[in-house]
Amino acid sequence: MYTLYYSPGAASLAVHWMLIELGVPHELKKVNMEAGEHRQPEYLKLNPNGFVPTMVVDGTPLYESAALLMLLAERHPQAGFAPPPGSPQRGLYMTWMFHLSNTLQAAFKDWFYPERPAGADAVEGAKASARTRIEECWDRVEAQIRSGGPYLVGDRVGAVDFLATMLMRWSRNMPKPANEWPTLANYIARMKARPSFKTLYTREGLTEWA
Ligand SMILES: N[C@@H](CCC(=O)N[C@@H](CS)C(=O)NCC(=O)O)C(=O)O
Repeated sequence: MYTLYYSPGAASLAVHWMLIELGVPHELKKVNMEAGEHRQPEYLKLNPNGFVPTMVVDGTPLYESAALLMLLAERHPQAGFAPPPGSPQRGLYMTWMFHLSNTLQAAFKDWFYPERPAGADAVEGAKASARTRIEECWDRVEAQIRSGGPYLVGDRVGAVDFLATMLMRWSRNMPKPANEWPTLANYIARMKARPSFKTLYTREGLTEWA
């Protein structure tokens, strides 16, 4: 049994999306981040970082969205959401999971919380740096899908695509959102056309970037 602590549109979105895609039993617990519930002692017992998501798997609280996606892919191999160990695309899959998580998602953290890297006086510089790093990453994702697509790693949708699409969504209000890259625009349209995306939006009460 899975219990996902989520907040609409947050880093929990990709995990929620994959749970819907897998069709496995799960329970959702909404964390009101505006009210600071992610910093309350009850939540910190599950996730001492105070970040969303947390997913309780058979009684054990786990976190890090990319790790949760990889775990779900591993626990439900019949869905084919990760190239199996030893398969030719395994390395590329792991490379992109970690690159998106370590590099792109980290840059988004600086974009959304620009006062954190160097204080309130350095917000403009932090945002400019984050924007550059995010756009450079879209260049790389664009090139990868163009040469190795139509999905991020080959011809099957998988965990890495739910993560990538969530991050593309986060760019929607940036000066140059991901859908300004032509191959990414096509990819986003295909990912958004999945019936599970509509279910996800309804459940999370999302409307932007529908
Ligand atoms: N690396 C973590 C990051 C999670 C994360 O930063 N989530 C955001 C919401 S999208 C959050 O909890 N922010 C609260 C904060 O940084 O104080 C993951 O992917 O799960």
